[in-house]
Amino acid sequence: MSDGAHAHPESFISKYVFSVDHKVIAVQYLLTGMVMGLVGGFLAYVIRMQLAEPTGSVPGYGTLNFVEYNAVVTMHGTIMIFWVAMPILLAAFSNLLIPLMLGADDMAFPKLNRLSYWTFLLSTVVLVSSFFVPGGAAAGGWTSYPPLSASAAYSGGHLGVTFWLLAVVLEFAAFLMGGINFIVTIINMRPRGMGFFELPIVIWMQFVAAIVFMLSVGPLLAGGIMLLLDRVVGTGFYDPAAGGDPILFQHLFWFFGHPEVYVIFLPGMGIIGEILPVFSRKPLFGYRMIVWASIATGVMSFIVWAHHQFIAGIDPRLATPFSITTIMISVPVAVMIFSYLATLWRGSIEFTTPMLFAVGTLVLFLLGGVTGIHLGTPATDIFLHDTYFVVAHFHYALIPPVFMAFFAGIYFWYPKMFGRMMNETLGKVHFWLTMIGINVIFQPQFALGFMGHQRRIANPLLFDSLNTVQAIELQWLSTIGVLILLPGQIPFLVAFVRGFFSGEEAGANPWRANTLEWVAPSPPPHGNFAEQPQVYRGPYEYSRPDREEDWFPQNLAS
Ligand code: HEM
Ligand SMILES: [Cu+2]
Repeated sequence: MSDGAHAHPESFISKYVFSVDHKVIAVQYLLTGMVMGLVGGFLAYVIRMQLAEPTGSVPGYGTLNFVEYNAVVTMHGTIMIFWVAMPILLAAFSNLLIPLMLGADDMAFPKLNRLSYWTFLLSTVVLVSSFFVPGGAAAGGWTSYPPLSASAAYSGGHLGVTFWLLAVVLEFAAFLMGGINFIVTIINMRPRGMGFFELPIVIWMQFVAAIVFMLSVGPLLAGGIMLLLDRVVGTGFYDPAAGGDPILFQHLFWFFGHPEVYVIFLPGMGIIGEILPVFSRKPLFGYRMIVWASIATGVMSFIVWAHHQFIAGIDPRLATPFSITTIMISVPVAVMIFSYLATLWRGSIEFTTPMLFAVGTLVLFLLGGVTGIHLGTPATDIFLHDTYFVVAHFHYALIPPVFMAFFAGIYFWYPKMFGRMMNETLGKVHFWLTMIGINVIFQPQFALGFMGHQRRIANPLLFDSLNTVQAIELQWLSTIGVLILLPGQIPFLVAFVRGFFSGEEAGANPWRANTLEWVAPSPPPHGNFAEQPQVYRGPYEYSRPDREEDWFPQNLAS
């Protein structure tokens, strides 16, 4: 199924640039996502500096007018979700782990995989170039609601919005190609002995995430193309004057947008589900329950979308059912979290850097989950809607998978990717600066939300309730958090680059883990395994009383 080109000598270009090897494509996605993460992080810094000193100029950027500010917010959100979370969590980790954890030589369709990355890179170029077109980048929010996004008269975005739409459509095409590859590979290329219930949990979650993504993206693609037509050829799908309806876009957007939260969340949870058992030396608690919970989450994620529209003018009778489904979806999510906590219970816990980030993911997500209940309930959402309470909530929900689980995964699989270890001391400094930074940024925002701070406002001082000493102090506190968080990523970058050149040699299985990727050499050669290993058991047999060693690899006969 894969190319079978192992023996031929390959040029640098075909080996590392236009490669069909899933590991190279994983690294390509990873590096592109990380570079975009730096761009998105810089924009976050610009936003926070502007809010702390609305009449001043942002060091390293200059002064912003209101349209520019909204463009910065829009592009920050867009980049973080579509060009950081998606390429890293969905594409990079799936590409790396699916073939390796199945003991396979590559993806089912390696050439489609290559086309997926290059389409994604093209979408990245289109998006980044939108900063430089006349009128600047899109400024109608990452949700791109019409009429804001439909006409330049409202949000200022001219060509920028068209570029934004093109970029999003291209990137979705890329992930559809990736998604079909992940699904087919998982179904077709499992080794002998590996039924669905011997799959590592991260593979399960990537499987569910890929299916959810593919099922949810169609309506938004259609909605985006209709918006493009409204803008470019003057149709009126969303224009009431022409018989259209702007709320239609909101439905199409969130029919995709809410499942998207789980497309990001599930792979993140999968990553830490691999790490917690290894560093507690215990089986994953409730494996089957977690599998069913992730499937239930995937299914239910399709019936909660209108909780984003409680005050958008939808029929009020619709609010109650959507409120109920929204609160209900916290049940399977809680099942996962409690199973993870039970995995830690009485384990021989070792706080390596990946383990710290894995536990940090759980801690932070708890705050995101709990505050979601206030927003899923119309009575409180009517007050909190569109305030900084929402901003704090969704960052507490998104940062755990996108930041914390990503770092957990990198520190954990870096030795497999590059054959060397990352520095533990730098890793721990990185963890604490990140953990402190995030909380200093987002805790004050809950309070600012209660004070009435609306989202996407360039100068809060224009509002009396925000022009107080207390509000201004909270505003500064949040900005100081960014000044801790962003420099706090330097130890990571140093460890990442230094590890590559001078990290300690890792060996095949530095963490004494059970899953098949640790059977391959580090880094695995093209084709990964001499032959596909046979599997004899599930992935989490740690500390079995009948064995001397406290791990039991999936491929050992006895
Ligand atoms: C580096 C840490 C981060 C900081 C300091 C930060 C800060 C902010 C701020 C201040 C806003 C503007 C809210 C407003 O005024 O409307 C914002 C918006 C947003 N952020 Fe972040 N953010 C960070 C990371 C992330 C991450 C990791 C994600 C997602 C993966 C994310 C997703 C978003 C989204 C979707 C928006 C909404 C944009 C919009 O309103 O259109 N952010 N962020
Ligand atoms: Cu939602």
